[in-house]
Amino acid sequence: MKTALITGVTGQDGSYLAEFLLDKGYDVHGIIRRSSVDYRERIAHLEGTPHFHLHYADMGDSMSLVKLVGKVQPDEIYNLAAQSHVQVSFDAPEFTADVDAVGVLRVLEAVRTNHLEKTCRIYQASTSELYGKVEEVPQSETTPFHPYSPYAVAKLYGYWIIKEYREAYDMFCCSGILFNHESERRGETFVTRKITLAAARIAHGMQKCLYLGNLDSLRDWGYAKDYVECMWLILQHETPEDFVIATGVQHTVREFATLAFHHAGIELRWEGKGVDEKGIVEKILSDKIQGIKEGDVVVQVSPDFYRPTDVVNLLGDPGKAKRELGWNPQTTSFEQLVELMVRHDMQKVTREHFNAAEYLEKGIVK
Ligand code: NAP
Ligand code: G4F
Repeated sequence: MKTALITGVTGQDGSYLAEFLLDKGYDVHGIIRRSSVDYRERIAHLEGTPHFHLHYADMGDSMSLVKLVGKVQPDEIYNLAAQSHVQVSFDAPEFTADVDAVGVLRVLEAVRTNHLEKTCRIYQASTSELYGKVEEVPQSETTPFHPYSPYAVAKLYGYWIIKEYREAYDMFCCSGILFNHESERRGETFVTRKITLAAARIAHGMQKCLYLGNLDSLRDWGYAKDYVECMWLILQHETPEDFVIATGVQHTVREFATLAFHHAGIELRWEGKGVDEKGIVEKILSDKIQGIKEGDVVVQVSPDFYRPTDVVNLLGDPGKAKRELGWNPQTTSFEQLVELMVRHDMQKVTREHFNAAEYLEKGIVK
């Protein structure tokens, strides 16, 4: 039985990867941080499962990482922990650098300190944000980097320190340069999930309007569940190499919103430009839609969500992963991804709606 250690196990990717590795028969160890609320939503269903173990540690605390790697003696480490929100990295750049840049170094040194550098393989969660102010489209493993946020600059250090330790100490450590991947477990402040939740709430009459930033931004969006398989494939490859993981298909934020509202039963039309652009209800597709009517403005632009520098043209070339890892980048299409996220959030909002109504009825909430 192989042993894997996942940093960031409570996150979107960490939770899917833990399920994937448990299915493959691994003994899975995950790092958690102490928090004042102890409920870990994405992995709650795994807690208590044989071969699934959680340990307290922190990417900012070398000692905790050294002790844990020594205790677990992993065959594989998946370093997914990060302050992963680009916009937040402008507000907390030093914390982002500590966790996303120096944190990677701490993991590498924890492996060396425990003399595991010849046996332990390491996957680093790298990112398409490295391409930033892009120098070519599509982006591949050979495209020059031009990071365009404190997050991307920190992740660039992670990318290079992985490469350095591979060459200096002959370690099996690799970066997966992953393009955006989403799911029903995506954090609620990333644009896709913000849209699918808002579309569901607006359709249920629980929200009036969704405020977004740059609607023209282009992303290559894949499904997180498909992408964790690739992380594993990268570590099973004969040689340690870096891979771009993407679908090779690109859409704007506006297109994502149009399709998400469609699946929520609302056909949108767009009017205006820049900060004055609005998403307006063109047609209501279901008699279950409550609280809105044709002509209502349900999407507006707010400059609060503009970034000091924004990455606006990401499109990945997954050719190398297809050829060398046998990975299929089109397992879940963009259309299927949007539909599954909206379906999930419609059910979630229905449950919330029902619970709120029940509480009101019983006089619990006034
Ligand atoms: P996520 O949902 O934000 O999860 C981040 C994880 O990191 C959480 O488990 C979080 O723990 C943990 N973490 C943050 N700071 C930590 C610290 N100081 N010590 C220990 N753990 C810490 O991110 P994700 O979408 O799953 O992404 C996983 C990784 O892939 C990240 O490194 C991200 O930068 C990278 N990436 C993501 C994408 C994407 O589109 N999703 C694309 C490219 C690269 P808490 O739950 O306690 O906060
Ligand atoms: O959903 P986002 O916040 O994701 P972003 O910035 O692309 O970062 C994600 O993907 C990266 C891979 O490329 C990861 F490395 C990173 O960890 C994270 O998972 O924003 C996507 C785009 C941006 O151009 C943003 O300006 O959507 C635009 N956007 C427009 N309105 C918005 C909004 N983004 C957010 N979060 N919120 C908005 O209201």
